[in-house]
Amino acid sequence: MNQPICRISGQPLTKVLDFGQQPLGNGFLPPEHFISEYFYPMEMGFSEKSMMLQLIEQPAPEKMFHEHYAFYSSTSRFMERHFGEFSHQVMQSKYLAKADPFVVELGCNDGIMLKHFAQASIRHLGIEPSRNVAEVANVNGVRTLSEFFNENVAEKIVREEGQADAFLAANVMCHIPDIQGVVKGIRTLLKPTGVVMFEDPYLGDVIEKISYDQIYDEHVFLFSAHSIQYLFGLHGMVLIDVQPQKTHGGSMRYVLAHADAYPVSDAVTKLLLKEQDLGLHLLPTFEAFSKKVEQSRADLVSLLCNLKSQGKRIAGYGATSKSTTILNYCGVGPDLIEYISDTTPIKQGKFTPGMHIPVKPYEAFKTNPPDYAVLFAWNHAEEIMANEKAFMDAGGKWIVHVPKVQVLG
Ligand code: JHZ
Ligand code: SAH
Repeated sequence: MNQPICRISGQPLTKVLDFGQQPLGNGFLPPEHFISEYFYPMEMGFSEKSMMLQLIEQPAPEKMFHEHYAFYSSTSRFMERHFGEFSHQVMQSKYLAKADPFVVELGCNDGIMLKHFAQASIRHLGIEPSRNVAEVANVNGVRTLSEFFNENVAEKIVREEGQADAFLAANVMCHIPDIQGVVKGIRTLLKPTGVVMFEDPYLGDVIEKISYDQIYDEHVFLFSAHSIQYLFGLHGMVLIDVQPQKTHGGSMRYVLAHADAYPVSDAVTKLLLKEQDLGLHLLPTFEAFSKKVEQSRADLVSLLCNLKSQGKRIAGYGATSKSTTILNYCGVGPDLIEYISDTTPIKQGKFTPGMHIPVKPYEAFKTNPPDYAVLFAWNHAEEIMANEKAFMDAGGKWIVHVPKVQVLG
């Protein structure tokens, strides 16, 4: 096999994690498609030059993002609130021009964030290649362009609408293999005083919590301040602020601008030092992480098998993309987990990618609760536990694997 190459530095990548053959994280499917299901080898590599952890091979973007995309952002109240706050932070910031500001969002999905700009009559554009979710955004009053963002799309937007004051993105920058094209596009699109604000699951949290389920087809990169600074630095842009977020099990919001436009905050310096302590820039960190991932798998499989041998009923809560990695890597199928409940209509009645566990509407959980529920949507634990008091009061227990495999409740 050819030596894999870092998408950022062009240097050889060292393989640090191997999850075996994996299906698409959001590839929920009916039985008639089992036979032709797509798999790819899911391995991660690291380059000490770019300090970027990345998939060695990623399925083509069009295989993952299309008119039947299964993830709708507005399925969590907490996330609704989060993006309301994010929008208002941007609106109140010094970065938006007083007269006719223009805001662009990458991967706006169903409009969870941009609808706030639409409601405030702020000129905006969402770039969203998955047409089904973009249509929901349109219904929410959000203007969208159904394209994969790159340099050409950026040039077209500038020609037709002018440059942007703010370029926003959440949980999408880490999805795009041609990230260099995206950063070049951002440079073109952004006014000299403009800012980029984007957030993604943070590598530091993944390492600390052993949340290896953040690794799946869509997440081609796991970012740190080190790797983001290096990547944008290649294109003359500077990391001016970092703001940790609770979302998705620990995310980081990065704020970047053209060189010399704004001063760099102390938070950036502090985070870079913290990352050095954690060793996020060094290869041995990921070799050690790989051992912890293997242990986490062994612990989960042994817990589930034990409970099953005691005759307990186990279901899953939240058919997340993350669960696809856990189920396939741990080899957990319908013999151990009866069903997974999920509130997203497009997932219901289908089966989970690879392991083919039935996905049922939430009502299945409510009317026929299991003894144990694996909380695959562990990142929404606060919200879910608040809603599921009845399950716990009736003796129901949760299984989580982050930060360690354990039973709660
Ligand atoms: P959730 C997706 O990841 C994919 P996933 C993507 N790659 C990404 O980065 C993040 O989102 C942003 C359901 N649910 O948010 C709804 C309930 O059933 O953890 C969802 O299907 N009941 C773009 O899929 C799933 O769980 C509930 O009460 O890992 C949650 O998916 C709640 C709150 C959710 O993202
Ligand atoms: N921002 C939302 C949605 C995240 S899901 C949230 O945080 O909940 C990621 C979204 O990015 C998907 O809707 C997908 O269609 C979109 N996407 C993927 N690649 C993209 C690209 N190259 N340009 C723009 N959007 C993209």
